This record gives sequence, structure tokens and C-alpha cells, in this order.
Amino acid sequence: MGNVETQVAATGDVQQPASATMDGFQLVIDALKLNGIDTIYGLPGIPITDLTRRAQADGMRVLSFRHEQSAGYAASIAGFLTQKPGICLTVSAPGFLNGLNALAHATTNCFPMILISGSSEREIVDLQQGDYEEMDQLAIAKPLAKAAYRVLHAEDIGVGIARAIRAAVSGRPGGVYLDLPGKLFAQGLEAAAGRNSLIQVVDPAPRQIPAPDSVQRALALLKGANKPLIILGKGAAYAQADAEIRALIEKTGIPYLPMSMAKGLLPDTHEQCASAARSFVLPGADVVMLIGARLNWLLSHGKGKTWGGKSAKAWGGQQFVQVDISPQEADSNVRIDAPVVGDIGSCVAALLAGIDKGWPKPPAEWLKAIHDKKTANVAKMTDTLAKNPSPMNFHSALNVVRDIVKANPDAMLVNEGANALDFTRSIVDMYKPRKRIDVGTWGIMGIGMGYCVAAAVTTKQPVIAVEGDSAFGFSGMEVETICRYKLPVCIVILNNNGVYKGTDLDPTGRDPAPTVFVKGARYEMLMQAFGGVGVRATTPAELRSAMEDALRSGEPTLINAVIDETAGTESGRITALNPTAKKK
Ligand code: ADP
Ligand code: TZD
Repeated sequence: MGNVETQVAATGDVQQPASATMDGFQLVIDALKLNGIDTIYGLPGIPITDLTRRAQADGMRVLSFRHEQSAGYAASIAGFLTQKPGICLTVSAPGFLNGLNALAHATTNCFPMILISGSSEREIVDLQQGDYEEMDQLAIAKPLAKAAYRVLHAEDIGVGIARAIRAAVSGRPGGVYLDLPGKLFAQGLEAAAGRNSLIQVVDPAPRQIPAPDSVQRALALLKGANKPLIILGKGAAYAQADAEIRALIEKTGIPYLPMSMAKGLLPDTHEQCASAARSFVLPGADVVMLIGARLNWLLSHGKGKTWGGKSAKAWGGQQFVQVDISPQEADSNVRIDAPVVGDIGSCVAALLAGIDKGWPKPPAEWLKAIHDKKTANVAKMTDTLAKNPSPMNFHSALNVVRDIVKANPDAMLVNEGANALDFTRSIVDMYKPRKRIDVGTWGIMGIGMGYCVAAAVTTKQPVIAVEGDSAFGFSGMEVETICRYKLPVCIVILNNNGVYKGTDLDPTGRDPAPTVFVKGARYEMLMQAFGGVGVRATTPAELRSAMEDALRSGEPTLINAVIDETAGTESGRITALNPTAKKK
């Protein structure tokens, strides 16, 4: 096998072997490139520093972050946006653990990602002899990943990477862990054998055609519905079957509700979009078709008062069609009357094929009732947005963002926070698919700057990030990364001096309350520190002008949008899940 002893230099980094063989570093790089993977999000250190250098020298884009968690979130969303696994590369133990959060996030959100971590020597780890950054990383990653592999021999690198790619993107996508012990990188293979050992994965995400009888069952249920509704989830956005989904919605005439990251799959201004009547259509519908959306907490588990149930846990009486690639998803929360299992492109095409010219439009009363509800709610919102309070509140600031996004429909929108998230989701319309990326299934803070980097790099479009001031803090140091790579990112911090708001007090008078931050913080100076543009905006006009400048110039920009510190509610729209707020 031509093992070459690991050579650890004085710095501790692995050196390239002198022979003409292909070493482990090269095999990893070539295996990734062979599979069309051209970007690595990571953070260097022992034993992978040379992997980052040599990947860059070999033409790969290597984006180096200030914290692995951000690199991991970047990789996860790159996977969502491109359908190729996003690669996060970390050092052992602590770097690995920092990246693990994102790996779990990718698995939870069904994003394809591969966390590749260097690790210390198996022999020492397994005897717990205290190696540098010793940790049994494979065992720790396993429960959080869709799959986890370790490669011990250079000749298996090709297989390891092929398996990781397949596991990440086939079926329900997810996070995959690939453990590469430091020793591996210095192993050598004779060049031809090395090249031969690599695998170009054929058809990594095979189509999964739904069973024809499952499609007929779903069509029959939809056809007989009096109050049908379609819910589009981020699986539908991921599938990149935009034209088919639009045709299905328009041909059936069924009103639809986009989940947060499915916004823009059809423009939010589409006449069949029922977002502005959400609390009317969920309890009102009799047949609901879920396309790439799970009945998890974000949809109140398909039951309870949101769905017209008489109590928190009661079924609301709806029948469900569920289109999903995972056969286990059906019946996870309520009975699914017509599961359609397959990839969304194939499923929607099969459904479309069954929709003939004589397909009945949904009853006019249902459509009119939704239309009336939407009109009333939109009028209410228009009044609220027209107000111009001083200081700004979420609405007056987001009214500006709404206009800027409308004028720049190709720009990416990153969004995190509590109130900053909920208000942005409901106020800012999206016009194109996969433009809105946010906290996802867990509602996590910290995705912000990592997502900005990956969104800019993979889409080459400008990025607008709407951030709560607390949310921003989780990844704020990555503004240096954004400046370093000169990315066209405009960060808007809706700054209300704290988590949810900035008015809490410590009853003992000793410390600041746990939810409040330094008052009047100058976040914009953080961007200035690295050569970007920092602006403090206290009025909608200042915010508008700063955002327009940022989009025009493409310069990294941070706008500290100062809003009323009393604006915002505890936990935003999910107050009901907060035991303390419930008690209050
Ligand atoms: P949301 O949070 O937007 O409601 P979820 O993350 O809960 O969306 O659901 C996404 C669903 O989409 C998952 O159940 C996943 O299995 C499914 N999915 C992802 N990609 C595909 C695909 N290509 N085809 C079919 N289903 C998919
Ligand atoms: N930690 C992580 C990783 N994720 C979380 N969701 C939380 C903590 C809890 N949390 C929320 O759910 S929202 C939020 C936290 C800390 C911040 C809300 O404050 P903000 O936004 O300033 O970002 P608003 O607009 O002031 O509500």
C-alpha cells in the first residue's frame, strides 16, 4: 500500500511526501473535484492546514472562517442552494465540535452537507492515551448525522468520499460526517493506482418515481375537496422543480401557503398565495396537500386550535396528501390519507399528468372567502406599515427592506432573530425561488453570517441579511470574513438593545437583566474595523439610503438600524411555546 510514515514538522503540520506518489491530501482534493465539488468552507489547523492550502492551489475555492460553526452553516446552506453537498472542513476535537452543530442542523433541515474533520491517531484514541486533541469523533458524530464514515487507508479515500456524497444527497438529504485521521494525509499511492481508486459518483440523487396508485389516490382526494389547500415547504424549494410546482398550483387553482423558505417559489404576490389568510385557511381547509413540508411544530403538528381542533391536541378534521421523498414521514403526527412517496420533481410531474382539462376549480365560495380575508389583512398591514414612529419600530424599518427586496428580486435574503424573523417573514415579500434562507427547522440563532458568505459565493447575487441584535452576535465576527472576501453583503441589524427587546431589569438592581445588551451599541463600527461600510440609521429614510448605497456599490455594509427598545414581544410569534411567557 506504500504507507509513508506521517511526518510531523516542528509546527505539527503534515508535510508532503517527496516521492512521485499521490498522497492523501491529493486524493481528497481530486476525489472532491472529480465530483464537481469546487468549494470548501472551513478553518485550518492540525492536521488539515495543508489540505486547505493545496485545495486552493489546485483551483478550489477555500473560504476560511473565524469559527467552524459559521463555516458549517455556510456549507449546509450551500447544499440547500446547489443540491451538491456543502463541504465543511475542520480540525480535530474542538474544531470538530464547533462544526457539529451545523452537521446536526443540516440533518434536521434535510440539507446535504459533509463535515470533514481531521482526527488524531486511532491507536491512541482507542486506548485513550491522550493524543493532541484526542476524541472519538466518529462515535460522537454518528447520532447527529445521516451517515458517518472513517477512512483509514489512502486507497479508500475515493470510496469514502463517494459514499459521503451519495449519503448526503440521495433520498432525504442530510448531514454526513467523514473522519480523516491525520496519518492518512501522508500515506501515498502510486499515481495511476491513486487515480484509479477515485470514484465519480453516477447519479448521486436518483429520481424516485411515485407509485401510480398513490398518485391516483391523491388526485381523487384533491378532486373531491371543497376547501383544498397546498402547503409548500423547503423540500419543494430544494427540489428545483419550480416550473412544475407552479403549473400544478395554477392548473388546479388551489390556494397555497409557502413555509418560510418556500416563499418566492411562486411570487408572494401571486393571487393564489394565501399567506395573508394563514389563520383562516389552516382551520378552514378540508384537504391539505403538503409538498416537501413536515407536520412538525412549525405547522402545529397538524392538529389543535391552529387547525380548528377543539383543544390543543385535537384533530381539526382535515384530510392530508403528503408528497415527500421519505416513506417514514407520513403519519408522523396525524393520519396521512394519501402519501405520495418520491422526489418532488417526479411526484409533481405525475400529479400534473393526471390533471385534465375538466379538472374542477375549487369552489368559488372558498376562494372568495380567502380573497376577502386577504384583502382585509393586507389593508390592516398597509396602515401599520404607513406609520412613521420615532424611534423606528420593526414595521417602519421592514417597510424599507420590503421595498428594497422588491426592487432587487434576485438578491438573497438571510434572516434570523425572534421578532426580527417573524416580522420579516410576514412583511417582506419574496419573488423568486430559494432567495429566502433563515433559521430553519430548529429556529436557531447563529446561521446569519455563514449563510451570507455561502449565499454570496454560490449565487453571485447581492445578499441582504436582516438580523436581530442578539442573533447577529452569534456569528458577528464573520464580518471580517465578509470583508476579507469582499462579498456584496448588506447586514441590517434591527437593534432594540437586547434579546426580544431591551427593557428588562434585574429586580435586585445588581446586573443588567439576562435579556438586555449595552444600550446604544455601535455595531456599525465592527464593519468599519475591517474596511467595510458601517452606517447608523435612525429613520426609514436613512435606512433606505444606506441599503440603496450598499446594493449599488456591492461593498460589505453593516447598517445599525436603531429601533424602539420597547418594540418586540417575548419569543416573537412563538410565545405560546415559552413556559414563562405562558405563565405570565
Ligand atoms: P418546512 O420547514 O419548510 O416545512 P421541512 O424541512 O419540514 O420543510 O420539510 C422538508 C421535507 O421535504 C422533508 O420531509 C424532506 O424529506 C422532503 N424533501 C427534501 N427534498 C426532497 C425532494 N427532492 N423530494 C421530495 N421530498 C423532499
Ligand atoms: N441560542 C440558539 C443557538 N438559538 C436560539 N434560538 C436561542 C438561543 C434562543 N433565542 C431565540 O429563539 S430568538 C433569540 C434567542 C437568543 C434572539 C432574539 O433576539 P434578537 O431578535 O435581538 O435576535 P428580536 O428581534 O429582538 O426579537
